[in-house]
Order: sequence, then structure tokens, then C-alpha cells
Amino acid sequence: MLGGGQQGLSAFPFVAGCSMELRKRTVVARAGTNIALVKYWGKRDQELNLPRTGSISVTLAGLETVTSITVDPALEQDHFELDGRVERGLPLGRVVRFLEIVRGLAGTPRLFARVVSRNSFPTASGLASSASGFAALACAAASAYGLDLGPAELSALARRGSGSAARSIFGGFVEMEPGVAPDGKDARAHQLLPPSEWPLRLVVAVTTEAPKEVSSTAGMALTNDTSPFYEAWVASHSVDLEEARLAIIGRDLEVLGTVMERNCLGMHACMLASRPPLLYWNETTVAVIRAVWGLRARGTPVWFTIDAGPHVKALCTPEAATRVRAALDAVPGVVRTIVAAPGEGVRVETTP
Ligand code: 2P0
Repeated sequence: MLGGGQQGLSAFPFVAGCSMELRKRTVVARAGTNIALVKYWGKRDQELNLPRTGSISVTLAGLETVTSITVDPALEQDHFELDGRVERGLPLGRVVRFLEIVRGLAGTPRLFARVVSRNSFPTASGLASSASGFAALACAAASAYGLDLGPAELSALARRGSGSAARSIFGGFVEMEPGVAPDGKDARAHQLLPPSEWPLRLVVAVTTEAPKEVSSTAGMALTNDTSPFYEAWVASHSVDLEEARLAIIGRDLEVLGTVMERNCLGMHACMLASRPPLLYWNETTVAVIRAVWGLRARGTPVWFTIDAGPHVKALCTPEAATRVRAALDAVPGVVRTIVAAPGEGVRVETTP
């Protein structure tokens, strides 16, 4: 269980706790989800949510979480509403633990909040709502509780909610640093390229409406603890990061796509070798992989990645997006497709 002030502050030695005036205030923030091109899978510290490896992602436009937070001295506990539903249990617990960290930094342990979040994409779409969700919450809560954090500090804060959320603070192409500091202050993301600098498209092929059975957090702990291939994947990871970073800077889609596919397949190979085995794919996942390879064999520049679920995300040029989408829509078992472009990082909408 995360504690209040002391634990939060020790994780953020660069932020002085501030005693904000206890008055009601609302802040709204908006963040896009992101898809990792080079994956984060496994932690070096569970408590501080520190990743074993770096990762590289693209933040997506139009697939967003909008979060409103009202800090209110009249509240006696936190409240959380997601997509119109009052949340209790685990989802509420995750938000409360995150707000405890923010309250610790602000020096206001008894100032509770009402959080209302809305996702612009379906939960079972294979798009990470925790990434956009905790990025939006970190931004809105930091502002509402009177913390003056720069983007890098905000990224480290968002990471405490969800590792992938650290990347959604920034727009476009983003790299997450695993950091080396035991307190995690250097485990944060930075932008590699703004979204307008490389207008690629990501075509998401949704292969089921069912929610996943094993959460990312549980899946990566199992892989870390039991897969004999995991250390080999970690060892190969820095080469993948380096190649992907250079490919992004050089706008080389073929190199980026090649690294993206091999890094993803390596991660899933680690999962398969876990004990018990972890298989996030279904039959349609494999059919979509073959469709992407078929498109590529016939000259379409397209490469795939797959996260902790059965959906497939295909990266291609804007010119190829219509053709890729039609081909993936035609694969039996594909429920629907979504096309997204690189988008902006987190931003505050209103500060009344
Ligand atoms: C990623 N994933 O890099 C990888 C690839 C899924 C597969 O980040 O435990 O929900 O909250 O830090 O951020 C999903 O992990 O996990 C994820 P926690 P998170 O996008």
C-alpha cells in the first residue's frame, strides 16, 4: 500500500511539497493513448513502478481520455466515475493510491477529490486506457493540487499510475527512459519527434469484444519471474531501442517497422515460455499477422505490433492506410478497424 506524504515525497526529491490553500477547484485535462513500437514489459521495482527496459511509442490523436478532477475540502473520501459509471473496488483503489501520491507531494493529506473520466474509444478495443487515463489524471491532479511540475516530472508522476502513461505526457514519437536512480526520478519519457514531423498511420484491427483475462501488470510479473527467455529479450532490447530511435529521427519506416515487429514477437515469445504459458492471441490475431505479411509481400509498406491482448496494430504510410484498413477489415474474425494518426501530448483544458 502506498503511503501518504513521506513515500510520495521520497520518490520526487525534486519537488518541494507545497501547502495549497484548501478551496474547491476543478481542472480538466486531455491525453491521447499511445502504442509502443518498442515495448515495455517487466519492472525493476513494483512499488515505484520502474520499468526494466526503455520503450518507444507513438501518441495517438482522437483516441483520448478527458478527465475532470475537483478537489473539495467538503469531501471525506475520493470518488471516481469512468464513462458514466461510478467505480469501486480495484479501479477506484488504483485512482486513490495515485491521488495519495499527489496529496503527499502537495502536503494536503486530507484534501479529497472527485474524478470523472471519459474515454473516446471502447475499453475492449486493444487501446490502452490506462496510458491516456493516468496521463490525463496526473496532469489534472498536479494542477488541481497546486503542484508546479514540468513535463518530465509530470511523466515520472504519471508512471506511478501506469508505466505506459509516462509516454502519453508527450505527443508524437516518444522514448521512455528506464532510469537508474533507485527513487525513479530519472524513469521518465521525452519526445523524439513532434506528431506533425512524421504523419504515419496506425490501423488497429480489433479481434474480439471480450476483455482480456490477464492484466498487463500480472502478465509482465509472470513473464519476469518465470520465462527463461525474458533476460535474453531484455539483453536484445537496447539494440532495438537504438535502431528504432535512429529510424524515427531518419523517418525510415522500413527499419522502424522491422524493429517493431521483431521486438513485439520477442516479447510474445517470452510470454509463451512463461510458466504457466501466457498467450494473449486468438486465431484472428494470427490471420491478421498473415494479412500484414501478405500486404507487404505485394509491396505495401506495413508492419504490425501486438500488445497484451489479441488485437493487431499495423503501422503504415497515410497513402497506404485505406488499402491496409480494407485488407484487415476483410480478415474473418476482425470486429472492426480504427485508423489513428500521431497526436499531441497531455494538456489542461480549463483551470477555473
Ligand atoms: C507497452 N504494454 O509498452 C507495453 C506492451 C503492454 C504491452 O505498457 O503495470 O498498463 O500499469 O505499468 O502500462 C501495458 O502496461 O502496465 C504496457 P503497468 P501498463 O505499451
